[in-house]
Amino acid sequence: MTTRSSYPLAGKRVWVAGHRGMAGAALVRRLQREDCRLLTVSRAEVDLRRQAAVEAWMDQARPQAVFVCAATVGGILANSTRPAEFLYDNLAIASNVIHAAHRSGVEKLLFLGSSCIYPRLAAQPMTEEALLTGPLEPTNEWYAVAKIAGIKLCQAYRRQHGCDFISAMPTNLFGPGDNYDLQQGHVAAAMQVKVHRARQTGASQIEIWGSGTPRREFLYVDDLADALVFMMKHYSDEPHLNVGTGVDISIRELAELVARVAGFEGGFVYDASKPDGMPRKVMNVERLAALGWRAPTPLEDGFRASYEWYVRNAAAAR
Ligand code: GFB
Repeated sequence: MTTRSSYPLAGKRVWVAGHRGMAGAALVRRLQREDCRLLTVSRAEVDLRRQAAVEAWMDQARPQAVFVCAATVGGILANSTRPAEFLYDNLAIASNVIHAAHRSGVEKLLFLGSSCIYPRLAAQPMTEEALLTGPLEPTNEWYAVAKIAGIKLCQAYRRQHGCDFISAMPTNLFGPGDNYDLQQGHVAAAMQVKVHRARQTGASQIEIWGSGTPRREFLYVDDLADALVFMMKHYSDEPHLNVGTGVDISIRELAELVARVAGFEGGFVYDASKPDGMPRKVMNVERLAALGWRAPTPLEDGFRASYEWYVRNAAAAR
């Protein structure tokens, strides 16, 4: 059984590494409801892939709590075409921030991984124990290896140095501030862009990569932020914890959902030249639920809010 611990954030200096990304920005929004002092630093000031720069920033800013949201991320195509960046950047960010946190005496650190750490053919829904039990999905093994190293770093620093470092494994995310680049981003953002463009141009069909049959679990990013704050306050142990909804849908069902939200009544065509990736990816979220957290936002409400945000803030800029 997982026991609940207590680490109040009130009065703490809290660094969100990666505050400009979708997850980091949601966390900044969420932390504004906590009585803590928020620290952020731009990539231009501190490149997290440079160890000396990270150590100098930590020495000067002296955060007490750190959320490691910074990462080089992307969808299935970006992952499979930029393997060196996905491996190197994410290994460097994880090792630099985690080591510097130990060195500067950070009280608590939460590292963000990804559900792609689990084997391609892991039993579904995937439990935390599935880690390292089989071969990874080839389209994202570079990213997965780096994220597995991040989990292991947290565990190693806990064992050897007694650091209170924990890890969360979020499922596929969506929400305000996503990457709307069709080549680089994930399917949730791509569907919003494609449906919106089709409505504007009067196109009768939108294109779906692959077969439309893979199944994914989608978590609204503001729910993720809430879970991260919950874990920071209440979880302190070696195993990583899954963060998701525990419910999956097919990519075709996702396209239908986004079409419904946006009022697109056309059809779908499938591009078989694009990869499907993992056949199914859904998490077992019982451990976090046993501690007291479940995702509060219904899927359709989350997509409605995301699509409205996209139309208001990002669509015109593209
Ligand atoms: O979201 P996505 O790029 O990443 O793709 P993964 C999910 C599924 O949606 C795949 C299909 O089966 C895609 O082929 N898909 C359909 C599309 N149409 C589109 C489209 O227009 N754009 C995109 N991007 N996909 C990523 C990993 O895997 O998930 C990362 O590569 C990370 O490492 C992330 O873990 C959460 O879910 O397949």
